[in-house]
Amino acid sequence: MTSQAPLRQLQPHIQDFFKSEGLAHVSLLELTPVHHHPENWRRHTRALKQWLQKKKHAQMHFMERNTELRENPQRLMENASSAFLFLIPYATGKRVRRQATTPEEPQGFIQKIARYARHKDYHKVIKKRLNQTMTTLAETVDSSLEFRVVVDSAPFLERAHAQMAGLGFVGKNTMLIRPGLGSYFFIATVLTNAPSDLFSLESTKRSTAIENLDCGSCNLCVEACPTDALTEARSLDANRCFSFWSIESRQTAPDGIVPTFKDLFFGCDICQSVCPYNHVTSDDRGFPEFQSTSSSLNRLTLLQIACLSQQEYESLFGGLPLTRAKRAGLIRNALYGLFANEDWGALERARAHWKGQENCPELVQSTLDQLHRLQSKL
Ligand code: B12
Ligand code: SF4
Ligand code: SF4
Repeated sequence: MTSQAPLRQLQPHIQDFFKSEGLAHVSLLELTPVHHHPENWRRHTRALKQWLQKKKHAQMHFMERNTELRENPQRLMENASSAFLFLIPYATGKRVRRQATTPEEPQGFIQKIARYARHKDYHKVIKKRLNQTMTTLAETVDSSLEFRVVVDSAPFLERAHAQMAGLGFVGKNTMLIRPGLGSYFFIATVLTNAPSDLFSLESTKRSTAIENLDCGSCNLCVEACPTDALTEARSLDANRCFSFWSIESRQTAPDGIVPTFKDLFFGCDICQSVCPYNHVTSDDRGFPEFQSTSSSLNRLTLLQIACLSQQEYESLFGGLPLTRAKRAGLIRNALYGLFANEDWGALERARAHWKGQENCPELVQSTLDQLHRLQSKL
């Protein structure tokens, strides 16, 4: 084996190997998209530029940075010639459809949390598993293999690459959709020095057909979005997206977003749950870490979270994706939830809890002030 073609001897078996590691949906992409998929790649980079120009990234300033790296993914790893793209399911249409009626499916507070966030933090789980898988390959098959795992952890356009790798198409809700699998999956990437022709021609042909699909006349997600965030096809305005306001924002939400906290607490799956592609999916359950949900989440109440101490925050939410909003963000979301549900008694108790507390986070105070103003208008 030469260092120019790592993994070559595994060629006929590589997909089977990944499958045995719980990675059934994989493709390999040559990492020179500008040269090999010029028009397709240009569409993605153009879409990103326009999105930033129109300030649709809201306060996500990290999206403004490193645009050069985003447009030149090879710079993320020296010697990177290709990328393995993986789709890792965290829910299936079948499970989602059964959810309302099947006793073993959790009911209660967890329904207000986006499906991806009901499990252990996917960044950590996937990084660990992919690092193990690739290390196994390097140790047992080919020591010349070099790799870097990326899971929402580098300036990298994950959907664009997964689409170009033939794993799915970008829907009007901007999700990457794979017919038969839907869109409830994470995208993970392994940048590598492996040759890009390791996969069979047959699977490449099938992939090209998928990559060129589109939504046709369907418009269900655009119509269902509670906050009109899908203003243009395949473009999401984060300034209006509940997911942004409940996860990423470190500020109070605009008044118009507050009512949406009635049924949602963290993240939003509405533009996915209405999508027909999520109603007829295979029963692929991905990694075991994404099969069971954290049972402590189900026992939570909005009032409990609205008064959350640092210690409770760590014990209840540690290791879960919900920590992305930080403690103050979760308290903010819970206060909005109490307001939107007109639970005035609980809101008063939360207000009394924070009154005069020296360590009341600034965001919590400004949320209470905003809700006081909104309440006085009722
Ligand atoms: C910033 C971000 C957000 C922001 C903004 C989302 C957005 N649509 O841009 C917010 C906080 C709102 C968000 C929410 C969610 N996110 Co998010 N997010 C990201 C992140 C970090 C960057 C996305 C990005 O680059 N946006 C910039 C825009 C311009 O790019 P884009 O949305 O991917 O759009 C592409 C298409 O529109 C396409 N395009 C546009 N026009 C055209 C035309 C043609 C012809 C073609 C072919 C393509 C095309 O080009 C764009 C660039 O490639 C990625 C991880 C990553 N590093 O990529 C995760 C990621 C996109 N999120 C993910 C998830 C799971 C979610 C949520 C479902 C979580 C939740 N339940 O609340 C929601 C879904 C909301 C939605 N409908 O997108 C997954 C999506 C998996 C999938 N199946 O697609 C990702 C990939 C993370 C991961 N590793 O799995 N997210
Ligand atoms: S995640 Fe929710 S708020 Fe955001 S675009 Fe989808 S439906 Fe709209
Ligand atoms: S709901 Fe319809 S328009 Fe929206 S992504 Fe799914 S197929 Fe496309």
